[in-house]
Amino acid sequence: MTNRRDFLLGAGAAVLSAGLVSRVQAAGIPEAKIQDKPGTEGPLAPQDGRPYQPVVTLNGWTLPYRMKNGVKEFHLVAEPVVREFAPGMTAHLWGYNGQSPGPTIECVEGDRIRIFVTNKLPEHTTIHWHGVLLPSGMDGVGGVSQPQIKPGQTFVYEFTMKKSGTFMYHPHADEMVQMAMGMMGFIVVHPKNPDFMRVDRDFVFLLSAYDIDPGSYTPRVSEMTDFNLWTFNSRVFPGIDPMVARTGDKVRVRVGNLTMTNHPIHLHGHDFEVTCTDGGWVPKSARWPEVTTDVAVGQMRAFEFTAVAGDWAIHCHKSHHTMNAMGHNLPTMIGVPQQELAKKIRKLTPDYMDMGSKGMADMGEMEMPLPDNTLPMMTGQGPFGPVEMGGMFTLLKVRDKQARGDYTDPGWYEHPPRTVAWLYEGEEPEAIKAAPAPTSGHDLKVRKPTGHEGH
Ligand SMILES: [Cu+2]
Repeated sequence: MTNRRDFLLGAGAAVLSAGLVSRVQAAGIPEAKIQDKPGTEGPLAPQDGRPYQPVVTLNGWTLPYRMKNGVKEFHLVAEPVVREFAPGMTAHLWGYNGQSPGPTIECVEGDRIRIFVTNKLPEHTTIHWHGVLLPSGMDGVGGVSQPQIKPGQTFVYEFTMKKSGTFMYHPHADEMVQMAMGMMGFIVVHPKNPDFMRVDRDFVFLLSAYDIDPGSYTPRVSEMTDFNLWTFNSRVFPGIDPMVARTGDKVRVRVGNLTMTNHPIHLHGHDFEVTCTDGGWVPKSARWPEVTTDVAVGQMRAFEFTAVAGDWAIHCHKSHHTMNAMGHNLPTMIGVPQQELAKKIRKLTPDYMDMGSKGMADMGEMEMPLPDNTLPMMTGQGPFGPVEMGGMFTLLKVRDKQARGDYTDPGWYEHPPRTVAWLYEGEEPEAIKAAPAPTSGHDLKVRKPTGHEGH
């Protein structure tokens, strides 16, 4: 009932109680688009205002806005969501507008934006606009810059986007729980001049990690370090869509890290330069070539390259981050003969499989009985066999004939003749042996320093 008194139009955060909103006030809030699919939505061309080249959110989407008296209005709804991580596994997360992560917010340098945030969570929340230069009272730190948004309330954030670049949004209220539950999203502010840093394709995704026990649906939110699902935009391979480009395209990939550890993101077949961080654009003179860029906790890295035809892996280089939920503490079984032991165990447990004696690659093909709602540790089928990957892994697919603006999966790459590694079927060459070492001391002359030889 006190909410009406707190309602301060145009003076910082305005509080509306969802239950008390009159029809007139309700019309003042733009409709919140809700997404129920985990696929990649194509680029959303600017509906109004300055032109820009829109981004493509990997397994995500861009939030539409409406223009009201020169202000771009967005509506985010914080709420429990069901997110499919890959076909065969869904998780009960918290997110925005039907999905986790939330939709990407796109606008232009100089835009005045107004973001309505409605809280449909069972507890209070806020939104912090990571990297955005704004008035202190719009910074979204619960208790410091605003009261937390209680369940059922809608707050309004309003500020001018002073600079272009790539930023993120996430709660600054019960942060450990709310981020472990998947509350996060991307903000892309396009340059006023559409030719500044122009690229042909611009992909964005967030790194997030979850601890979901095999067979369960809800992340363990008290986990601080030991997560078991490593995701690009709350998806794991083979559930992550490929990034698709045309040969010669200038491509930008923007990666934000809201997990609790760093991720060295590695792209095959190309070299690239980091051109933007969450702090802004990197001047040309300060860039250097890379094939891996480490994205630390709470950082964003945007890198750019010229697309080369092929199917190229892009993945986190921590090898346990390209695996799905697995039992930890697996013993190393390489070199351990298990056949005899396995026979004995099978008498007690008929389904028992001995594995790992020759490495763990056989797990990529193995059809192991898994608990419900659990993905295999590593999976995916390629044109040459099992891909043996999970987690933070997908493919950059570059084709000569991919039409401009076409993001549909072109299928597997057709390699030009004689450009695929082949099986050698000729004679084994004779092993080259090193020259035998001298066996007799007689041939050796011992030379002592300082002229004492001959004694
Ligand atoms: Cu990683």
